[in-house]
Amino acid sequence: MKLEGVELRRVRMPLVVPFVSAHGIESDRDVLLIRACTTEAEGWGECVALSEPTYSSEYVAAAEQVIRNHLLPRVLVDARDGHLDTARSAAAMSQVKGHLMAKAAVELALLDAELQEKGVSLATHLGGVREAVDAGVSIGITGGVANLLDLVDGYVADGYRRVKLKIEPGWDIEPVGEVRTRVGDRVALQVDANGSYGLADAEHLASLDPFHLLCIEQPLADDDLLGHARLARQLRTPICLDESITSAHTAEVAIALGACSVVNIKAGRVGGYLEARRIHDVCVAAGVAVWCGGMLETGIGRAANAALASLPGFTLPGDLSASDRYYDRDLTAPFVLEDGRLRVPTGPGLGVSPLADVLAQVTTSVDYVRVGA
Ligand code: NPG
Repeated sequence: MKLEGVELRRVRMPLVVPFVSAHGIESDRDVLLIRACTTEAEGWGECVALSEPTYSSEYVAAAEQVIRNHLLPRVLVDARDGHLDTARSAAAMSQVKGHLMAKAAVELALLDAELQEKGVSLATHLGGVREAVDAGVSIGITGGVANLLDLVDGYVADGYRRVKLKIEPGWDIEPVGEVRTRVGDRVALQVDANGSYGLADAEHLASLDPFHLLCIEQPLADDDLLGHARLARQLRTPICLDESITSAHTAEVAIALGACSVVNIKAGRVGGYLEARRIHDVCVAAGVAVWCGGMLETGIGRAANAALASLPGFTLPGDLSASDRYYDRDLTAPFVLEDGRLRVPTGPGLGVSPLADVLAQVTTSVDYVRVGA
């Protein structure tokens, strides 16, 4: 199977409710899709970069440029004389520093095409062991407790197995306490600070301890592993790292330092699903629980995340919600909750592909790069 060319396509997907975090507001997702066209198959990847560089230094317009100008030339030269080999293309892309979300999107498109040809599902390829994965829901900063409680009631009624609340200074102890009182022990709760606190807030954050949270995610800045290790000694709530973990190596370092006892694995944040699996393996070996993070993906990215979350070490529910929590019409056939779980696709590769009419409706630009061009 030879790679013939790669399409870069931007789509604009309106969110059913704007998503507010310490990183700003997302009202629609401006998503970059990658389509790898081979002699036998068509593979899809989704880039999780946001429209602004507020979650990490990456943003969607820059990701498109780095893919077009720096990653594809390396992948396409590599593809000229041989069969499509995703692991080799990933190695070729590693000459480029950083841009992990851009690399992950290209890798996923190539992997989808390669696995379709082999007739193997992504879940099987990664080592998945579950047919369905526990679904959690992440709720942005609502700015009002009544509104937050209404949202929580709705999601609990839908059957979500865990609720994650975004917090930031000024929006933390009170809303979290109100939600815990409302749901009792019917549902698992956790919080995500997206790096908005400092070590000086340790005592304040310890006021979350009585709420029996599964974890507090990324309380301190991305590069503050030492601070997280110190904070961990002052809290009973387990610390989970997200933004700080960018590779299997950083996961090993964070664990060795005692900076976290839980890890959020997001393939986009770490450069792809192959590195995500390596992080899973490091965490399992160290006895650290992992769960699958999300970046408001369409059905393309969600299918890949469900496959990843089917690995044995994913013992906590992920930020993996049904399509209707994000979009009125998803790009693919919708993911639906079944008893609080999402089914892991079983078809070859991702096992899903975009619906032609939805794709045509939401596309804002398309570019195609041919091998040898
Ligand atoms: O369900 O996909 C989802 C959203 C999960 O909260 C979520 N993602 O920091 O983990 C995060 C985060 C995020 C998404 C942050 C978008 C900012 C914007």
